[in-house]
Amino acid sequence: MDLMEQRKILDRDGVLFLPKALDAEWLMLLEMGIQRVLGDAGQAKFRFYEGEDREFIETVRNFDVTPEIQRLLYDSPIADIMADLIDSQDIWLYSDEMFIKQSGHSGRTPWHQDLPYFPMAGEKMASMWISLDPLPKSDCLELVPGSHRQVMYDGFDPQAVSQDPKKPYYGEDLPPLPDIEAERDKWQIVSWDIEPGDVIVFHPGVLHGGGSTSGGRVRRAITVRLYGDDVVYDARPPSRPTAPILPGLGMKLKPGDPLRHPYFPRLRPLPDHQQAI
Ligand SMILES: O=C(O)CCC(=O)C(=O)O
Repeated sequence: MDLMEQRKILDRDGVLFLPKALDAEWLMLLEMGIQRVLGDAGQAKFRFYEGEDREFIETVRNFDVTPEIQRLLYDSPIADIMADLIDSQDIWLYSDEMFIKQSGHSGRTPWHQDLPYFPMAGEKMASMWISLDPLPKSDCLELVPGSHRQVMYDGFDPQAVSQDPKKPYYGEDLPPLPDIEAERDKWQIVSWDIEPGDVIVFHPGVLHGGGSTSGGRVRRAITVRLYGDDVVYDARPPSRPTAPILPGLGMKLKPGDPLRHPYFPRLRPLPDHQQAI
């Protein structure tokens, strides 16, 4: 499929599957980065379904503390692929997030959109979901194509997922999430059998959820969240922090300002301090 066709699909569906996008050497770097994060007592780990058999780990902004993830994002083709797909020569990192499901029977990541948690607006934004492990479709990331062009729902409350995976995060102006899991047949859901190196590119406004694991399978994934030159700061309800927490951002930027801040390193063009000299 050529670039124009890929752009058309990403724009229309908010979802694009790219088989064999990353070489094994980049995945080795990712594996080392995940190992460093898991062994790093200083890196905060959120435990979904804490204390239950289905518990799994989520960690955010690993780039800040993990040289392997920095090298992956500065040096691999990830940012170049995004630059082509979202048609922006400048690419910034918003955040990255690991989803580490190692128990062999880890639970689902509840259905949600990412945009309610992110203080941004614009067209040129996309995330790349990368699994280190081969996965059957059932354990893959699942997405609802086209949902980025429809309603922006409230998020789910990560603290409450064991009791209610739809409990609203803000509980203010945004409509509550629909119960997609209870009515799967009413939604168009896509997912893929994954081989290491395959990636899923998706718009942060797309409804998505992460498959549980079964059969003793390990599922270690990272999502890198990137954006381009038309993206601006857009406030979110102040009652809850954004993800990641970005203290002071709302004091520096007002809605509509270009999303430029030391929190968000530029990946492309490669900054001078990252050039080989
Ligand atoms: O991999 C998963 O289980 C969930 C991924 C996800 O929700 C995300 O990348 O935003």
